[in-house]
Amino acid sequence: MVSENRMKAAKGLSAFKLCFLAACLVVGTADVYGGGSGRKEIDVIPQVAVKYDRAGEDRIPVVVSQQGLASDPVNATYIIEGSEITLKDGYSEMAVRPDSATKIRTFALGDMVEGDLDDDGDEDAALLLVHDPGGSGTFYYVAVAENVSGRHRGTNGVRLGDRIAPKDLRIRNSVVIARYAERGPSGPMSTAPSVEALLCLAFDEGKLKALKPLGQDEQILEGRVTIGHEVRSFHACTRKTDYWLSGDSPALGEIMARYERALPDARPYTPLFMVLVGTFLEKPSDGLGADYAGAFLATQLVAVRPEGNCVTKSEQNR
Ligand SMILES: [Ca+2]
Repeated sequence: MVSENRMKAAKGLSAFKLCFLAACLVVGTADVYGGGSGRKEIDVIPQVAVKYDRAGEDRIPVVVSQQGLASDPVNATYIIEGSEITLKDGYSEMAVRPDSATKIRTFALGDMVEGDLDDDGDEDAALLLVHDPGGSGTFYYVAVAENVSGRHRGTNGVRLGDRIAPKDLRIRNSVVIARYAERGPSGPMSTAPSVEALLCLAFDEGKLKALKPLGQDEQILEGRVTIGHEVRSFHACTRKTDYWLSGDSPALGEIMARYERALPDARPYTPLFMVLVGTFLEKPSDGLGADYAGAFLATQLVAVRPEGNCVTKSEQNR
């Protein structure tokens, strides 16, 4: 059965490798970096996993539980529709019920892609999972394996759809981009999926989440957010100066709450690295924002990256 499914995976992969049109990330070309592909060989498995939290200027080592960590992404445990699925060499099969012959099958499709999804300096992985719960549907998911000192922790899977046709999986700007074809709203399952679709996903606070589709002028941007008395700014890595964080920003409440949570005891005006979706605007004609070069309307908070910084990004771009 494993070999049969491997063949299915290989067949899917040939189509999967076909193309990628750099669509999702309107992230202007200057904003694109990172990504990679291929499977990473793990030679050394440390006994204790350590990650770092940043509090202002300080990096605080945090010992992470080894529980739930796997040697590599194709042997990690993922959450599919609320259930834990542990892959063994990229494949899982279990009975629907102990007395049932019907099987739930899940397998990793195609090559995983690697990239630093949480800005902690190591390569995480994103992969496609195909999940057949034993009925008529075959569901496709995107999941992430977080790198924890060379070991891997699987995330929740985010569903792309039923019997879709995956085309490409990439990582750009710490965002996972899945391109696939699906059926139109009225297309029966008997027809081949032919409608181009794209989903951007972010790994934030240990979970994988789907982003809302980007508007025409929106970009995904990384940069430093600073909030303090009479200060509320966003300095995108691709810009040379601070921009006023517009009070009309739909994501402003979430940005301020996450800033406060991440830096509860930091000195005033400590910048915090974030990934935001939004658009640049003219600066306001009066008020505190009038002193800035322009304004930024933040529509989505993609992720908070206490360990992120623009210097690392520019080095990666060389
Ligand atoms: Ca990482």
